[in-house]
Amino acid sequence: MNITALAEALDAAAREGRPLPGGGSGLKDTGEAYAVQDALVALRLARGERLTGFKLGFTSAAKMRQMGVSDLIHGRLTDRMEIPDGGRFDVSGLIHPRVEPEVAFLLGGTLRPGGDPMAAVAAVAPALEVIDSRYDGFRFSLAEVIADNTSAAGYAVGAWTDPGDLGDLGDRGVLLELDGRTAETGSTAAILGRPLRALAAAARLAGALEPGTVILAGAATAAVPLPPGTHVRATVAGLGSVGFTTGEGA
Ligand code: 0L1
Ligand code: MG
Repeated sequence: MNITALAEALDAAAREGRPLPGGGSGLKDTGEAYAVQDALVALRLARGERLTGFKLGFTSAAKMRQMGVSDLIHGRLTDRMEIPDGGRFDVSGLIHPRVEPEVAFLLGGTLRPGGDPMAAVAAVAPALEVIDSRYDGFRFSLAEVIADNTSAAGYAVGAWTDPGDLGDLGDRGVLLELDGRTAETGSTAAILGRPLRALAAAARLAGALEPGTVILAGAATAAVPLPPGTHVRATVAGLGSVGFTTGEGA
């Protein structure tokens, strides 16, 4: 497997909105897949993007079922992927975007493996993640989606709340709306039983995460297609809402 060549092919697929065939990359294991992800993210950083966050994927049974996998995965977020709450997001260059409701954590201290995750958290917010697999038809192996930076394409975070009074966020209702109509409903319990577990998993997987990092804990429902000209909103009970409108050339 040529790690650089696959990273460059995935990067070109993202920039040109042209998918690669999935299933035939020849990646031998997840270790090799994360090496491709590292090379792919390095290409973004070389173009001037800045790392802003860390995301977990396949933290819910709904997502695992939807994509036919059974392992937790992780990827990286950059400033280029940020979508302002209440703003617009251009989807014209994307391949087949989908959106999913999540919970986001903002680190105020360093999050270390085995540490108390909440001690490192400064704030919590409702979030939306846009995923856009660079593989044709969202069909890929587990290693391939890891190599593709876990399909990361965009994310929006709502108003941050002090975590002090929020408890473990274990069973909060989650609503995903497209143009004011319910697209999916779920619960934060879908995220590894409670989103706090995602923090512990992130610490274990990343080694250590620095203050200022945003962590997307994973989707609370299956992802839904996100066409242009759509207003999307996610609401997490007790945390509030976050939303944006998709455009072409917005
Ligand atoms: O849950 C996630 O954010 C991971 C997404 C990767 C798989 C997909 O493209 O659905
Ligand atoms: Mg996600």
